[in-house]
Amino acid sequence: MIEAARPRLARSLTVQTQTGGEELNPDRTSSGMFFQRGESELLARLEARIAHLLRWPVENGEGLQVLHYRPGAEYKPHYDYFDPGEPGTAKVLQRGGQRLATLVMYLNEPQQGGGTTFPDLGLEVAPQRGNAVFFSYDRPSPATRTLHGGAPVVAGEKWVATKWLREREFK
Ligand code: PD2
Ligand code: ZN
Repeated sequence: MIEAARPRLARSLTVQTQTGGEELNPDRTSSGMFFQRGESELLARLEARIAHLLRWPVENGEGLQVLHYRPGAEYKPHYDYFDPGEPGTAKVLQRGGQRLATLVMYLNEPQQGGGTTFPDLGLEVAPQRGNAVFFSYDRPSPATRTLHGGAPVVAGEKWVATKWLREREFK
């Protein structure tokens, strides 16, 4: 998956909630790319396995996102749901509704740093190849306590794949 993603990486963008467009964000210094759902046999197999494990329809999943962090790169704490109070959110929700859950899968192990942090919980998940962290949020609210971030990579590099799960079919 890393080798399939590598030639397609670009500096990560985040949804600009004011407009529904995308923008460069200094809080997010990774590079990333999205696969289309079912784009290769490997991805289709992985997606079927994720759907089975999480009991979530494969059609409700976004295409997998791969992120690459070099030393110093990080993803500051954020929520993965779309803020209902922001004007751009209506447009983003047209494609499958809200995000309801996140699966971050670790594709390698950085030498130092790069944990996934949950500041409200005092929890940091260590990036270990073959492991993943799953969390869900039943409403787009900080009350879900799903604030999370990617701590700076100190040494080595970090590769993850993220699957976001939506309310409805993501087309
Ligand atoms: O790479 C991570 O640990 C991370 C942290 C926070 C990934 C995401 N969020 C994400 O892909 O949303
Ligand atoms: Zn996130």
